[in-house]
Amino acid sequence: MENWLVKRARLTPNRVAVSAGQQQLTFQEVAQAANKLAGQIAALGDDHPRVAVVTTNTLQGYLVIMGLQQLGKTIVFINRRLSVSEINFQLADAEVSLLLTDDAYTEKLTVAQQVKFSELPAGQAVTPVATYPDEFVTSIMYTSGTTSQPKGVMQTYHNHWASAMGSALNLGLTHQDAWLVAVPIFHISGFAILMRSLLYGMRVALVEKFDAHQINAILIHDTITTMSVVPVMLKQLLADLPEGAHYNSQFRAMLLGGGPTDRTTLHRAQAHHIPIIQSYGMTETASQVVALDPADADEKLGSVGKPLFPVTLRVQDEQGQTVPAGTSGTVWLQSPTLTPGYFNRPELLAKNMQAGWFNTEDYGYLDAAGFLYIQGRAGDMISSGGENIFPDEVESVYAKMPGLDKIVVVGVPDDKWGRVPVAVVQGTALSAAALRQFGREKLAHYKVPQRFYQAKDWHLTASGKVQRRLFTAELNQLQA
Ligand code: S0N
Ligand code: MG
Ligand code: MG
Repeated sequence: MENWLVKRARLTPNRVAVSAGQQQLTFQEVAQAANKLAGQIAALGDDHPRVAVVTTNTLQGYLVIMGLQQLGKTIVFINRRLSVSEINFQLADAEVSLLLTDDAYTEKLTVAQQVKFSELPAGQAVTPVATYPDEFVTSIMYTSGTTSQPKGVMQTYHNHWASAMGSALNLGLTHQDAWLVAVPIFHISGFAILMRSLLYGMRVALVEKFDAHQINAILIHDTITTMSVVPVMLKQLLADLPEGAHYNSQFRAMLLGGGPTDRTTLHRAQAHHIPIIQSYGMTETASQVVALDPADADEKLGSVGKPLFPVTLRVQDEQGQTVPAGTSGTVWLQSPTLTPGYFNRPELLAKNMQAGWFNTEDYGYLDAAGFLYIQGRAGDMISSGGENIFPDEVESVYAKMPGLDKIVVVGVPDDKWGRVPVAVVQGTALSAAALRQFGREKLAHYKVPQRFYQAKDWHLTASGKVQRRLFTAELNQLQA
């Protein structure tokens, strides 16, 4: 396909592409600004096929991303909450030699040349790439999944195209649409909106910092039609919204991902006429692949909905047999949005593929009407405020702590974040403070266990393997 930004700037040059606070740019202006930045980035050398980016949702960050696509670079998106060692790992793993960061980012990384947006050199005009080839990997985002070391999920232009089409066929599309982006653009939840914007000719409204009061003001006064949220964001928005307050009359969809909602929250949203669209998706599927119609929200509470048009679902038992409706098993899917694989690790996707079907490793069931219910996430994943935490990864970092013999990490319910990690430990003279300190130096803060318990029973199987599910049951009881 032709370069999406060039094409879009020709189709609807004067439509607003992006707004951020008081600033806004049309598609034509974005194309111009992205080209200028592309020239500046090119001045840093042409031996950087992949360029990493650390940015919050700023206009400048957005333009750098557009600029990198004009140059035909693969963008490696870095979660800015990660620790320095976690980011260095990702830069090395992605074989990245250039890292661009927003000006607010002050950490020094050792692996790649590091340049702040404001320090980009002057550049010459460049010719934007003519095409966005279907199979070209435009973005890489890291996730740990069921391997203790993070792996780079590759997303092609075709993945983003298919994802944008599936989403539009579900939510509908009008010329008035404007999508508020408070979810980070370094996650697929946020970046996918930027890709949809080019394809739909739709404005994105960037919000740099999640502040419920400020965002409610935007949703009331600006003509935003759609917003993506994770549960903690939705709860904070509703808590801040005065009784009887309504969003602008064009508002039509609150796309909720990264965890389920509860009936109280749902009813609060309904009282404000905010349609909640519960969804299910992952970095590997370039955003949501299953979504729940707001009309079904009450009756099917707890379900993430039905597969989007391009997506097919199947639930299998351990023998690989499709199970009947109502029976739990592993969720498999087919989707044109599915990643072509993990960077430099083809064996990892192959392991989860069978005859064109992808094993999500998530656990759940389909009801008789075809609604999907998720009952457990792959690798006992803990979703804390929409950030995914994999116990294996946290445990393997702590395995290197002197004096700590054993650690098991599990998720427990939390009023604010949904779930948070806690740990059961065994070792000599380890204070909770020392354990916390160790984790905060090596891991993103949200991954650090909030509490450390001394083990009473290690719940080992006959072969000596720890049974995390039994710990989870025990610790969830402790919480109650
Ligand atoms: C909820 C957010 C905004 C909270 O961050 P906030 O308030 O800005 O935090 P800070 O002020 O920076 O820090 C305050 C302290 O809080 C800690 N902290 C921050 N975030 C978390 C967290 N998630 N869990 C636990 N603690 C957290 C900080 O560490 C700090 O403490 P100290 O000082 O000790 O360091 C923020 O967390 C956020 O933006 N969350 C959303 C992330 C997200 O978008 N996740 C989705 C990922 N999934 C996918 O992309 C696939 C699904 C998908 O595509 C999708 C998902 C949602 C919606 C739509 C879709 C879609 O399909 O399109
Ligand atoms: Mg905050
Ligand atoms: Mg932090």
